[in-house]
Amino acid sequence: MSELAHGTLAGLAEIADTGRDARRGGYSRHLWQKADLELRAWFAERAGRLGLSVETDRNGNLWAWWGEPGPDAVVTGSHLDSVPGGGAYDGPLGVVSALEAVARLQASGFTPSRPYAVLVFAEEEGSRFGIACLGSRLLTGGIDADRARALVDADGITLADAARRAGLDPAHLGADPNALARIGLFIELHVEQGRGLVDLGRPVAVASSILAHGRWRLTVTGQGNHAGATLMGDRRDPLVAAARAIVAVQEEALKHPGARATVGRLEVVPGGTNVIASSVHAWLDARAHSDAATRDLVSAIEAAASAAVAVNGCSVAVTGESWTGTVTFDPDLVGRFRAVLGGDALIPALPTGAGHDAGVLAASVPSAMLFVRNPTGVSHSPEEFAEVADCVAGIDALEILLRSLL
Ligand code: HGY
Ligand code: MN
Ligand code: MN
Repeated sequence: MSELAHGTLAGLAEIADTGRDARRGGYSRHLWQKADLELRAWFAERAGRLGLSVETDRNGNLWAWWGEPGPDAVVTGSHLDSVPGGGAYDGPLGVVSALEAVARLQASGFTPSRPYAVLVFAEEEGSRFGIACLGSRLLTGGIDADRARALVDADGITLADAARRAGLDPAHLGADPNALARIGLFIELHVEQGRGLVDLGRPVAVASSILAHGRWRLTVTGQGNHAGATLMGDRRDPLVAAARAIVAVQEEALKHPGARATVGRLEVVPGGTNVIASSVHAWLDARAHSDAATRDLVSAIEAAASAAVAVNGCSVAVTGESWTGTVTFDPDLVGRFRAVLGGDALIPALPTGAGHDAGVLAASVPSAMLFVRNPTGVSHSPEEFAEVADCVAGIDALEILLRSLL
């Protein structure tokens, strides 16, 4: 990332060593843990240098206001947290670009005629507490506050306790209509997480839609026992059963055109080399082109997984953990943004299979997204990438939009 150090993306270079994960590779930046706290301090300092006033809302989202906070504000931003072992661009690119757009506007002597803020959402990836877009769901009332307070991380710490340690009052977590009412329009710039722009040979797109998606926990139960004393024919091993269930997940997804289903996280209980497990938790991420198609896929997976684990004398229970219906970004807004940015031939409108805070906000306030080309097409991995020239094209686009809106 050294070529970023002195350019418009200096912000990315400044945080390039924060939250590096030597074991997994890439970055692990999780809500209110060391790296996330450092990134929050970095954001406050960076925004302060631009004369923005930074506030933390009741749910841990950071707002940096240019001028007085107010209604009908144009708000742009993204998130600073990451998946475990994630890339450098997913989230931070949108935050850095928003700050850079402000710096450019200020340098040109521009004075906004509407309130403006840069917004950093908390726990977008759900890597610590399991629910993606937690900060935007809390802000908009998209998750029940009591349920949210009771969420636990891998160490058994509740969101309520973690919030308290971070200086928030957990009683105030939840829907924040006053904060939300200030947003007149939200724009999230984001690295593309697929190959759409690569295939089209363009650097920047406007988002058209987001696949329906959700997370489910599959708990496979068998019988814990001794690895040496238990004959192979006498076992009810839930880890072998979970392996069959995971193959069933893949097979069912392949039967549903365009659908995606992933098990990327397992917890083996109790988890000893010489112990046949007693249960296994497997987290399913499932996505498809419509809400109904996603529900159908998960029903088919549930049936196939039940049959698969029965082969090993085990059972499986499926629990829904989060859900986001299909998001269609306002076609009028998409059309207007494409026109302002040079027309449909230059600025494609692209769907995505990745979830975003802009998708959560879209149910409450006008929202839009810009995508920046990712030449690897890879994301949620250290291979995620964006060329400096494309990032600059993204900031150019954001600046043009802001000038037209402010
Ligand atoms: O999981 C998602 O789609 C997003 O990147 N949080
Ligand atoms: Mn992500
Ligand atoms: Mn993201």
